Amino acid sequence: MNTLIERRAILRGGALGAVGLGLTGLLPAWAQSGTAGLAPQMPTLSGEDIRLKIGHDAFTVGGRTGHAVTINGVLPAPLLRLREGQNVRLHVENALDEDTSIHWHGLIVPFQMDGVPGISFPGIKPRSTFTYEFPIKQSGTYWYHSHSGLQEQLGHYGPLVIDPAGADPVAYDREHVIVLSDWTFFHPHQVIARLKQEGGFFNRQKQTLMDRIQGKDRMSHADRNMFAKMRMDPTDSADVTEAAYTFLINGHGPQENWTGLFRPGERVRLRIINSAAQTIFNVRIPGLRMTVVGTDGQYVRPVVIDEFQIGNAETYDIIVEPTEDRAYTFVAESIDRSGMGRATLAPRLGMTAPVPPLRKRPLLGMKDMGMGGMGGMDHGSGARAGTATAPAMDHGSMDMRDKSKVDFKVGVGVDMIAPNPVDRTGDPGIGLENVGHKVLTYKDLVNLHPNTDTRVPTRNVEIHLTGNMERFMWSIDGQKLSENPEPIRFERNERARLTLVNDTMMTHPMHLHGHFFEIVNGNPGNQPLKHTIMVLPGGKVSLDLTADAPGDWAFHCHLLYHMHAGMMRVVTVRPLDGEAA
Ligand SMILES: [Cu+2]
Repeated sequence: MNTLIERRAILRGGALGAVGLGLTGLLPAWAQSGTAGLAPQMPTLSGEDIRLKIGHDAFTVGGRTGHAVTINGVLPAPLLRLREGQNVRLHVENALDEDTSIHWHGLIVPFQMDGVPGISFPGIKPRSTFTYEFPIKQSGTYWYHSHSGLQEQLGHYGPLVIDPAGADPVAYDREHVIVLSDWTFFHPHQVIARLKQEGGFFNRQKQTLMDRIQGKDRMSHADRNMFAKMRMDPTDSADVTEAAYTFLINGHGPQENWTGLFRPGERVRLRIINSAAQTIFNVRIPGLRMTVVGTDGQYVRPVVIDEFQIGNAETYDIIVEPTEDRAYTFVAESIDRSGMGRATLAPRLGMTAPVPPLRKRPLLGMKDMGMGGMGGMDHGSGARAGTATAPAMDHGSMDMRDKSKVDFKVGVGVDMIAPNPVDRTGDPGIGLENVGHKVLTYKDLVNLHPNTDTRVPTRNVEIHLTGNMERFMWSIDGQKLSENPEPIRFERNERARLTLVNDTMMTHPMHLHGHFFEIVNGNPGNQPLKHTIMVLPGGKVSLDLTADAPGDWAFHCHLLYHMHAGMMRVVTVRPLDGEAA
């Protein structure tokens, strides 16, 4: 068996490799379920006044220590546990020597409290404190994170759970918050520089990989090898892979094996949050079916599944009901199958279950190239993600930039316009089409409560997600945010239908601040509410929006490096309070 865990244990050695041997009771609790110095239990803050201090700390995973940006000294940041109906004042002290910020992801707040520097507030200067204050008007599973630079990649994120004012629509005996993330020992600016260089490499196609690696690099041999393994080809499904990333669950690497306890027979609620900077995960628990009861903090009708794909910034609440006195492995496999986050659910600390091997790298098909509706063209010859030889990439055989399809300028930053994008809300996500068990799709989501705004949308707004993969350029309607595109404007309380069209071959988890939109997924009256939605490659999705939150809001891809590259817009809802209509 050549599982990830064993491979890592061999490569990195260290005392924690013994965990896989099942030495129940022989190791102290932290060694079984935590990095040294981090308690297995998540630090939790509640009440009306909460103090958060953003600073630098060392972070250790897999026997190696790196530099992190932390909140109150921990990664992930403390769990904020609030109650619907309360007021909260969050005093955020910046102990960094650069600006910072906190965005409360999915929370309905006045725009001045939304925490996006340059859009909703000026940011928090070094050695200063900013107090956020707002009423809590909702319940469910959310999170919070930096909206400054690339700090999120360095550890600046944490979970936020709001208990309902009344009875919880979800019955459960026990719960665990599960924060998925990606950690790298590279500085994020190194990562982004490389992403751009890699693109140049694939453009030139003259050098061999080894020429490049052995060239003018001043990196250590180990780091060169790691980058050599990073696969960032034009048809790849992830930009940054396991070669550069350690996938974390509640701040624990696969070896540290974060463990959540249960008693057989209990209904266990898992609040799963994708806090990764650049990783979409496939989540499953071999041996346990999962009942989805919520997404993005909103309650849905229970749906039983075996696996789901979770985009950056999405959250899912699921119920599992383990009846046996045994351990189960919680698997969070990266979308490109280059690695996984691993945790364990067990009746006692120290128990482990088999870790499934990584599955084959996913293939991209005609749909992923925006040719979904062109039935006769799909010969079943899927292109392997990770090669540049996909048939559709042969620019000689088809015009991938048919400018007549769109009404924006198609410049060098756009390498493809999907010829025939289709609604993919019924698809399970890249690589999950034929896994032999039930995978959640967006069409399975039915809002538990009827939608409150039943008006028919009066305006259609089509928005294209665009890019040039080889140059690592990412944009909306062909323009980066730095090019000062016009904001996307809504009349206050306007009911509009947004259609997002993905003209690229990557999945983009798109997030709108300050609002929930409804996915138009064939469940009229009970369309699921989301703050973040994955738009599959070559696909499109329609969203009904009631623009009821006045102010300026960010709208962006939640892949951190895509947002950083410019896949972002300002959404403006007017009039403000007291302003003439
Ligand atoms: Cu993106």
